[in-house]
Amino acid sequence: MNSDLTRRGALGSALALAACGPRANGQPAPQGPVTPLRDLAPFPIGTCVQAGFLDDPAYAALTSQTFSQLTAEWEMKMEYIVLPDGGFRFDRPDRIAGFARNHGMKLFGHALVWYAQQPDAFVRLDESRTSFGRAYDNYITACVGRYRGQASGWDVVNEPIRDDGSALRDHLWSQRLGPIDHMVRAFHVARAADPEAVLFINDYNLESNPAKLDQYLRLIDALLKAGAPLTGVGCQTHCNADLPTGALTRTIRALARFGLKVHVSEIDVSIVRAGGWFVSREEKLAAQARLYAEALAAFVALPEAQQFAFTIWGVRDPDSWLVRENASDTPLLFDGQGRPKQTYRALERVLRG
Ligand code: 9MR
Repeated sequence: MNSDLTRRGALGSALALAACGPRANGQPAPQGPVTPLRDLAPFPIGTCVQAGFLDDPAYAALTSQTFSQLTAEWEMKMEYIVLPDGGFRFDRPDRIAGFARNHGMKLFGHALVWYAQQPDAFVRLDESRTSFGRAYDNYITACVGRYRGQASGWDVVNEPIRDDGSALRDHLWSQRLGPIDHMVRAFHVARAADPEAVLFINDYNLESNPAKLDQYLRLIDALLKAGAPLTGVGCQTHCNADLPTGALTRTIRALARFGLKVHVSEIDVSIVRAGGWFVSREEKLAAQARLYAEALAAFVALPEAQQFAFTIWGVRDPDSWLVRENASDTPLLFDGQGRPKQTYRALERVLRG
């Protein structure tokens, strides 16, 4: 049997068994056999991983069987790669990249320039644009160059807009290299390091904060006018179950208007962060599944050439950053035992048309 058939067969039976199992998290048990999302979608279906999770055989099997693209949840960021003395380490990023390669999955690079990551090795550099800029370029070149030919894309600039949508964020990178210039520069350096990778800008709360979406669209426009080789637009899509219907569709459409690739890059739907108008937890879970379906349907409706990937921010509920913040949240597609939930079924239905 070829490995593809083995992979499909294994998940088919694992998920079919799971589908007959007991109710998980108070949700109705899904009916019938379950098909791996990666086998249903003509575009990459992604998830994020941590290198250590890959040591768990059940996790590794579920992840490689369900998804076709990996993003490192935090180990391809400066917080891991940049050492106190300014050196770089790539052991864990390489493990994630190796896992992706061995399982026929794409690799997505996340994230090069992020206000939330300002390593001491950069902070203490002297303020002259020349030496700071050289170190900045060197970091981007090292990361993008290392995975050249493997990473299909990179989040070059992550979360540039202030939470209230009023302006660009102010941080080490913008102060030293200029509010727009540091971004334009990062895109050029990334492009030189990999001529093929799709180069993204990426942000969150675009669907829930119209001012932030507007500011994001204006920034993309400004970057393109400044000649930045920006070729992809990311919509993180961390949302809550009480998001009104229609917001995701409008946002994904608005982001597509540049004709660039679109990445639903980090979707999860929080139950515990949702407001109180639901009468029951079941109702919240149903709304959560509808939002997943709406996001995927809006993505599927984009022109094929613009469909970069649809990425879910984690595999099983307990793996999620939201659950690390509040243990009772259930934001993802699989429960702690790896059983598909109604969120999974909702995506499966959209992909089946
Ligand atoms: O889920 C990620 C968490 O494990 C990390 O500790 C954190 C800092 O690296 O980043 C989280 O992922 C964030 C992503 O990189 C950017 N968008 C928001 C995500 C959730 O906070």
